[in-house]
Amino acid sequence: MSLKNKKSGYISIVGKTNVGKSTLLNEILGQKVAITSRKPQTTRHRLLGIKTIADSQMIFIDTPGFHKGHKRALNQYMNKVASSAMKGVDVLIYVIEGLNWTEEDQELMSQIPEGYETSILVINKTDKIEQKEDLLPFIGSMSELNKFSDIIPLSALKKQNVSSLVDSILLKIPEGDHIYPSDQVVDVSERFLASEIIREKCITRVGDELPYRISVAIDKFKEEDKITHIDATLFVEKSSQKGMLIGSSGSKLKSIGTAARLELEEVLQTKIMLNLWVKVKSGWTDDEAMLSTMGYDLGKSS
Ligand SMILES: Nc1nc2c(ncn2[C@@H]2O[C@H](COP(=O)(O)OP(=O)(O)OP(=O)(O)O)[C@@H](O)[C@H]2O)c(=O)[nH]1
Ligand SMILES: [Mg+2]
Repeated sequence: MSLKNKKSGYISIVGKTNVGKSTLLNEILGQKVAITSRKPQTTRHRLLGIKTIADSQMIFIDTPGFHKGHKRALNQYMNKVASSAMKGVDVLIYVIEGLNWTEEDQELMSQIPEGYETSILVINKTDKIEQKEDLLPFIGSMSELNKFSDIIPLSALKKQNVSSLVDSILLKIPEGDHIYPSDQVVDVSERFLASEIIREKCITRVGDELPYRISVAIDKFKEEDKITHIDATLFVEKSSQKGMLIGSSGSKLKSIGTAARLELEEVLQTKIMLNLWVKVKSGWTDDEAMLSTMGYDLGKSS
């Protein structure tokens, strides 16, 4: 196939936190690459997911959800990662949840010039919309904003209408050579994948406040013939949080470890020996220097 016929493009998935961006990415790719949870602010880093269909390569960028009202350095970092992903891409997918278009969405979309040809509004979680008859008038009012070339209602979780979104993206990506091999689905290291899977198992097993205070560092990732040894430290901000993460007689940490090990064995297709430690790093979410040593690169996100 000549270069002329090939197409490739970057597609950013942005929107407020918890609207289902990562769930949508996983559904498009047909496999879980991004962690998701019912709790807000799950995604912290930009993540590339790749889908190649015949001569077209789509490179998706999953981003942290925008959120207001949090002044910590970690939150600022996450908003900055999301903002930077709105620029310089071929297609922008802006995701909202149901028929909820808020002032914050309005503000975020004002970062995009009017009549921008390649932005698509995704109305996700249509399975949760009770008044289905409100959908058409809502789509009408959204098209009057003149911000989106396409408006696509879908349900990422229930796998409804996601193919319409993919069809619409395929029409919009420009000609260009492919950047990744056609069978590559994700562009992250196995270390990163491991830290994210461990963090997801923590998030889903702790109370509502704790997810924002947990960070995972991989201390050792050693591949041997039949087994991979992974040592990881879970950082929290206070010793009371450490107790919550460990649980009585270590039960919580044990269940986090088991769930993470099982998923890692499936994803990495090898036996895993996983050791977890919990450490207190006071104030890490609001300390730029600590964030940067923990892998949150504030410089790179701008
Ligand atoms: N009912 C329903 N729930 C959904 C749908 N898509 C996502 N969800 C749920 O919404 C919650 C948030 O999903 P995520 O994919 O983590 O959302 P996100 O936008 O990536 O969130 P952040 O990374 O925090 O910005 C999870 O509990 C998902 O299962 C959908 O189509 N229908
Ligand atoms: Mg996410």
